[in-house]
Amino acid sequence: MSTAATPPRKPVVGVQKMTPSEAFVETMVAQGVDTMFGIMGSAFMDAMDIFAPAGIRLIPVVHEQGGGHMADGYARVSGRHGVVIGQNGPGISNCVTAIAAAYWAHSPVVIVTPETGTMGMGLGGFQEANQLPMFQEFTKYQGHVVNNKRMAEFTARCFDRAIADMGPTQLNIPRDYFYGEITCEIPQPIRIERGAGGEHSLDAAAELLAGAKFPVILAGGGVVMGDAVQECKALAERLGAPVVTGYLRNDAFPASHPLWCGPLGYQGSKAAMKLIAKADVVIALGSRMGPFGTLPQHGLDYWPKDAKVIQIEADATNLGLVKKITVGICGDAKAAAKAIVARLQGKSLACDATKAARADTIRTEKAAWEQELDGWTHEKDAFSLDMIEEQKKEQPFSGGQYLHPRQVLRELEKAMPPRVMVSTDIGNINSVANSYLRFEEPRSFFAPMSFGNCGYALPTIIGAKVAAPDRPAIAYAGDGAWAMSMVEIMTCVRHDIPVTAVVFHNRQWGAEKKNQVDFYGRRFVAGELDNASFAGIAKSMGAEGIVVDRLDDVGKALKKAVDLQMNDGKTCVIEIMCTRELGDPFRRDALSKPVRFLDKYKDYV
Ligand SMILES: Cc1ncc(C[n+]2csc(CCOP(=O)(O)OP(=O)(O)O)c2C)c(N)n1
Ligand SMILES: [Mg+2]
Repeated sequence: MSTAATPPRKPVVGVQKMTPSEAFVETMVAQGVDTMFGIMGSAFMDAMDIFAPAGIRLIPVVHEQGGGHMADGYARVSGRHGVVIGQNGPGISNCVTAIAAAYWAHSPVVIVTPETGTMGMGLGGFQEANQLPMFQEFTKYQGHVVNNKRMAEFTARCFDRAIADMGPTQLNIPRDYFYGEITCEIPQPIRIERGAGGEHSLDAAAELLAGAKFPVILAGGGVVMGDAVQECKALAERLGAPVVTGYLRNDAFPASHPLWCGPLGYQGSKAAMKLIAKADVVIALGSRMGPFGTLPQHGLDYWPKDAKVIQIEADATNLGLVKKITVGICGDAKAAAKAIVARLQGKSLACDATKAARADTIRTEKAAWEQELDGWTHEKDAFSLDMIEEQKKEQPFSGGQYLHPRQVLRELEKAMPPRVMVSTDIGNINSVANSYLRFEEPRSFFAPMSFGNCGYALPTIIGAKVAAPDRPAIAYAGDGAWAMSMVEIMTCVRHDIPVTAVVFHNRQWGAEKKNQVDFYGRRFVAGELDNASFAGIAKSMGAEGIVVDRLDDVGKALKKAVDLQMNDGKTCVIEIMCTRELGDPFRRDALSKPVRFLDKYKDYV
């Protein structure tokens, strides 16, 4: 079933006669590519024909968007390139959403986009599309092969730039340019060594920290991608500073560490929010402090507006972009944290005297939040209470009862296996999950970040599993988002990529319905979902399926599914029957009560 090939993994050396297809494939070999995702097509068949002898496995997917997300998941776990390819025109336009999500996750994804041949461009031929504008906004670099003799050069540049610029790049190849006879040399990959940042800015950061009374570290994606957890820990321990993580960056600091406080942002940790609110100095380590990730939550406007901010960012364009900063360091999170710790060595700091008291405050805030979560078994707003009452009278098709999402999430949290990788989708229950997802190691948590597209979780975890087959892989999705993406279960079954998926079956596009509850007088339009059983659909795709309608069974089901994944190589979909209750909305910041001027709509306020 699998198409993995035994590789001779060395590219040809020196100037040689070859075809552009050979130059393309050999350059990928030089860049270390052994896995690609996509759907085959005539546009690149000449190159595809030699993927296997080159040691490259092309994993065929069901839909190219899935292939794009898989490339993203693969890149996010491995730190290596994720590569997606498809047929010119529709195969490529199908990838736009996935590349946009990869862009906001800073993933080194390369999308290879074969295009209409040069002799047909502009004539409206078959599957013709202008493919560069489609990805313009979501790529760090777009290489267009302007001449078949330059195939290796553009291919190499796309792969180099994806790593250097930390984001997707596009390699656009007119399909006739795969053919011909060229003479070229396969370029060696160019990898840059990142440094800590400028001496002056590092000195200024150390000086600011020496005088700080309540420093707080905000650990972002740079800590995950820059392999900087140990250095972040050393800095936090030197300062006795609480470490809060960025929005959906729950894996940037180990949850078992006494200084870990959980994530900021939508449905994040109240302990993290209350502690950062006290900060006089914030160290944003590898974080762009994105606007959505720092919005008020749980009624707390927690961002410390008067605090001095030290921002450490590998991408200089993010320095001071969203939040006002005092010191900006363009540097690598790992090297910069190390350089700052070195500067603090042997110094006495203003915060040294209060280390024990601050540790106490951190402990107290964390304990209070855990206690609140333990007691927060269901949502308590009027709509949720109505739904809970209504559903006491109903039974799910499986015969048990509808479960409170928060209780389900707590049970799942308790049953998580070591070294787990989790992807979450966009939806109400998935967002509430943010409070319950904790990790011990980086490169463990994958969410669509600020692009926020439904349909992300399953394909992304498939890509992650391909990159790390020895780690348990779990996707969370709401029933709406799940239906967008569930066909990729066929990819898992066809190609022996076992994963576990948890589907929260609440029969609605809940996250958006919540806005109709809060702002549109419960006038529900297009929000209800009448579904067949997702466990049944999974079984008919050749996977295992479990329906859960008792709280006691949640943890057991997860353990069983993970056992199936790790020991029997089987994919399993756990369908959890949930009430229709809904947590806080996504965009309280962006919605307001409706205003109508026309008489015929006067009741719609
Ligand atoms: C591709 C895409 N389409 C639409 C949306 C808007 N949207 C955000 S959340 C949501 C509802 C998700 O419903 P579901 O997956 O069932 O999860 P629930 O909110 O019910 O937990 C929708 C439609 C989106 N984010 N992405
Ligand atoms: Mg739903």
